Amino acid sequence: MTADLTSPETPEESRRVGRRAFLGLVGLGALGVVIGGKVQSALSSAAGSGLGGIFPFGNNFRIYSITGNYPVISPESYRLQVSGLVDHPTTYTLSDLRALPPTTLVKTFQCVTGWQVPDVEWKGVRLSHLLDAAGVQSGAVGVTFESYDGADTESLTLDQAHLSDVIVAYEMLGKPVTREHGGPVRLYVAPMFGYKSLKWLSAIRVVDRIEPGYWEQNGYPTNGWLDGTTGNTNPRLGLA
Ligand SMILES: Nc1nc2c(c(=O)[nH]1)N[C@H]1C(S)=C(S)[C@@H](COP(=O)(O)O)O[C@H]1N2
Ligand SMILES: [Mo]
Repeated sequence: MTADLTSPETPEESRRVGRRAFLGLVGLGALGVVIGGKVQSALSSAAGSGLGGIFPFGNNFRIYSITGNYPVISPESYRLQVSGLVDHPTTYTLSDLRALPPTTLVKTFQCVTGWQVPDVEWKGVRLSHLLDAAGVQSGAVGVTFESYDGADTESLTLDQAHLSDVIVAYEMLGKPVTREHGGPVRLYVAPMFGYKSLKWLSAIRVVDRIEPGYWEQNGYPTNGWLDGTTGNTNPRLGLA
């Protein structure tokens, strides 16, 4: 089986270049995913993961970036801001996050376009922990997320944000989240499709109305619940 690079998430130009580049890479045994004309080998993230999947090349994540490149953020310079309708606006460093009670999850990751990766291990801190520490004020209804890429945004209702398998993740596939996967820190919303798991997380804002994010403005549902075939079993809070 070959990778399908014709997902609607891949711009037309990249798709064309991508298929050519991909076919070239198959000979090398690597799965190439093209973003903005650049070929990215998934070999680094596949190495040692021990994961199987629907493609024969390793962990089978496709690397997505709206902007066509990946922000460079050193572990030392990383900052996460929690602000908005909270009593205690807070800025976390990566060490701050690592010092908080960790949560580990092993789940199937599923993109709305059809590809999935089983048994992915994630580690991070529950979003609910950060929200409780910040002290959500009355009148708040949701959370907006921002990315270091300056392009992606996401949102959750407060109920969704408090689910126990919604985490601010600093490990993925058993090691620190790599740059292409959204490191040092990304969101992982286990009960929803992959587009909710915003990469290069920079800010969490508590807000008084749901602000549809990038993918929602491009037609995906704000409540991006998985279709139930992945073994993720959260109550479907907030279904419209
Ligand atoms: N900042 C940012 N986050 C993002 C995206 C993106 O393009 N930019 N793509 C989303 C989509 S559609 C999916 S399926 C997953 C893919 O995660 P991966 O790139 O680590 O495979 O990231 C999500 N988070
Ligand atoms: Mo996706």
